[in-house]
Amino acid sequence: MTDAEMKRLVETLLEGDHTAALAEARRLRHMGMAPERIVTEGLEAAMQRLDDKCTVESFNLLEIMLVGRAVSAVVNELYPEGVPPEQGRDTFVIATLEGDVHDLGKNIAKMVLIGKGYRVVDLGKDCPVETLVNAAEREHAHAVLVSGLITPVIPQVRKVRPALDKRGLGGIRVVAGGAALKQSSAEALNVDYVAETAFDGARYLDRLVRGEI
Ligand code: B12
Repeated sequence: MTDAEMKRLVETLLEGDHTAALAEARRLRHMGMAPERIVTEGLEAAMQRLDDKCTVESFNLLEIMLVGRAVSAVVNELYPEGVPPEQGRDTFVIATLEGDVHDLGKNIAKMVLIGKGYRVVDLGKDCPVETLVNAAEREHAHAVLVSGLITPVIPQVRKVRPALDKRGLGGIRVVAGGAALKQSSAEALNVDYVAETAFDGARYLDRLVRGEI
């Protein structure tokens, strides 16, 4: 009964039409559909289709940002600010580290994870390593995610692992992403994984929380 409505939600998301996407999401909620199902079958399906497009040469930043805005609008509707997506759902802490002010990619990575129902604590850009480690401890983070677009931020990225270890948080995985970091290896950056895209990072984190890695 709701397949057609769900398809309409996915299409409006992919068109980047946030007003229409919000209307479709509200319609599904009024029909009694649980937020989790809207996330899984609506937002995730839309992000998967965007992921497929991003692997071909027609990668379009404006399109990504518009889809991102529409997905964020629906996420904010389903999970109002300050309310964790789901009790017990895994938490990640994300930041662009000190010295780097690029945050578009970080915001996309965050949005993809929120769309999948994870709880993401966003420390913004130009974030000191110590602030990141404090938040990882406070929020009981499952993983720490760092985004880096400029080469000079690499020394900061390399400091995250030892800073976590020093605080007794050696079990927390570190995932790096962003144009400057994905040109390096995990070993060179002193992290557990370097994501090629936000979706690649999300797939790694899915496997991590399922205990497969
Ligand atoms: C937009 C932009 C800016 C904007 C940033 C706006 C913002 N709010 O982010 C502004 C104008 C502020 C800016 C400033 C500067 N910029 Co600039 N900027 C860019 C530009 C054009 C696009 C970057 C971008 O947003 N890409 C799109 C996003 C979506 O891609 P992405 O971040 O890689 O994210 C994807 C994945 O990597 C992944 N991802 C990203 N992070 C993470 C994290 C995790 C955990 C995961 C899983 C995934 C993930 O998710 C995304 C989707 O898959 C690039 C050029 C380029 N072609 O990249 C230069 C570029 C990054 N900038 C550059 C430079 C040099 C600067 C400046 C130093 C310029 C200057 N002289 O002042 C300053 C930086 C100041 C500072 N201290 O940071 C250089 C960096 C060179 C280098 N290797 O060091 C670049 C490459 C341009 C160039 N060719 O010289 N910049």
